[in-house]
Amino acid sequence: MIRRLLLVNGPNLNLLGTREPEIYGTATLADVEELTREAAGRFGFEVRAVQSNHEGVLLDAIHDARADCSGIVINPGGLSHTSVVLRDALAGVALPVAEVHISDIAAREPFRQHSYVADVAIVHVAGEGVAGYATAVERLIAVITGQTDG
Ligand code: CA2
Repeated sequence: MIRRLLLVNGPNLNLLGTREPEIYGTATLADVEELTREAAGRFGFEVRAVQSNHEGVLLDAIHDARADCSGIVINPGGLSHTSVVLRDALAGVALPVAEVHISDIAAREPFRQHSYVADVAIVHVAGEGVAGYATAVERLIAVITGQTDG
C-alpha cells in the first residue's frame, strides 16, 4: 500500500492567518501543512502538499497523485462552489477524497452552501477550524486501510 497523501489547498488559502481570523483563525498555511503531516505521520503516512491560486496547477497535482498517492485531502477554497473542472479531476483519478473546510460552509452565505466536490468525496469535514485537517486525515486513512467505508 502506498503510504502517502496529497494535501491540496485551493485559491487564497495562502492568506490564512493574515486576515479574517474570526472566520478562519490565526493558523497559517504552513501550520496547516505541518499539522496535516503530523496527523498522517501517526499512521505511517507522508504528505505531499500543494497550494495554488491557479486551477490548472491544482488539476495537474491531482492527476499526478494517481502515480504515488493513496488518497487526497482537499480544501478547494472558493472553487468548491464554482468548479465542475476540479470535481471532474477528482472523480477522474478515482482516489478516495476527503473534503475539508475550515469554516462551517452550511451555516454561511447561500452561495457557499453547495460544493461541487462534495459528492466525489468520501469524507467531509467542515467547521472544525484547521483541526479539521487532522480529522480528515484520520478518517481518510481509516477508509484507505479498510477500517471504515467512510
Ligand atoms: O472554510 C473554508 O475552508 C473555505 O474553503 C475557505 C474559502 C472559502 O471560499 C470557502 O467558502 C470556505 C476561502 C479561503 C480564503 O481564505 C482566506 C483566509 C484569510 C484571508 C483571506 C482569505
